[in-house]
Amino acid sequence: MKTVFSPRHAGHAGQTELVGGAIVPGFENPMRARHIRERIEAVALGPVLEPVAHDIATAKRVHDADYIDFLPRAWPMWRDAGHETPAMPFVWPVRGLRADVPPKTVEALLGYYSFDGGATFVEGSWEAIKSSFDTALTAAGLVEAGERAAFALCRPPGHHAGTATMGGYCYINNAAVAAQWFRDRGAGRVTILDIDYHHGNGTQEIFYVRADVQMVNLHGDPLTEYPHFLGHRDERGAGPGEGFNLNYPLPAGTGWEGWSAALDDALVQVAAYAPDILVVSLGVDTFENDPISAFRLTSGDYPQIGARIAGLGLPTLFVMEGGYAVAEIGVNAVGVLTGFEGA
Ligand code: SP5
Ligand code: ZN
Repeated sequence: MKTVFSPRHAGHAGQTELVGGAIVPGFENPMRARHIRERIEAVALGPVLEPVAHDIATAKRVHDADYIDFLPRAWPMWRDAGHETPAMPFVWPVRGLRADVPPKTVEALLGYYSFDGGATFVEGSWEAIKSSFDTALTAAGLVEAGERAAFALCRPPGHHAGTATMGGYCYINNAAVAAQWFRDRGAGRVTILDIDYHHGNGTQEIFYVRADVQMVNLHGDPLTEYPHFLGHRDERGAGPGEGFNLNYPLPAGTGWEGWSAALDDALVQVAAYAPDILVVSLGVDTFENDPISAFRLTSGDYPQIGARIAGLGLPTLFVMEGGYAVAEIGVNAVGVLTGFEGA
């Protein structure tokens, strides 16, 4: 399997996040991509290609144009406002406030365009965000050109990013951009299967009223797990999209038995939809030792996940999302890919 990877992810470093009332080093760091890249070489998964630059207008097929236009401006505005720390919002237009009037200061704009404080900017963030977008589209192009599967080693991840909001380490929704790109290139139906520990709230929001992109999510129950405010079982799509959004919220502590049973049910639903292309939002924060998650999958489980996904027999684009057990992230993420190839 071919991988697309950009060294430009590395400038997105030194972010911070708010955990339990303290500002701490971000869990989402450059070592994640480095370990995955090294594991790809160690197991000789296949060639690693650099992405081809794509027109950012393609991101505006699934995100609001003003939101995308803000992303490259966030860090320069923050720096010009005199700040030296990572750019982080602190106020949001939630219930009772107005979200229809864009504010003028960078501090307020960060809140206007986010749903949490988990997507911070440093000097190199935009270059990494753009390279992650390019990575997804370049890998999508490999599948479009006839590869059975390809791996977009995206960093930063994307599935929490909604139509006009960043959050949860995500800025541009790489999987959603790729799914839309496949549609625009003639695919009739596309499924996004999201197996990250966290619900793909951004992807769900983007495709919620659409029948041409099926969204299937396995994740920690939002009653106790981030992102908390989306991902319940009764969210099944709306209007023409009714029935094309499927959520499998699972309790903290879920291990292989419960998780794989949900996967098998999800795969039956995907097969029934009969998409032309499958996009997998691949997070491995379902791992038992993940520092911010609470499922109990083991490293030996990941190849079986890949094998079961391969059983669908669909052209498949894997897009990297979360996973924060850095020492094991390479074995786990690449385990899914080798399992897919070996099936
Ligand atoms: C792409 C992705 O996986 N984003 C995840 C973002 C999670 N952000 C906040 C998680 C808060 C979990 N708090 C548990 C802390 C345990 N020390
Ligand atoms: Zn996650």
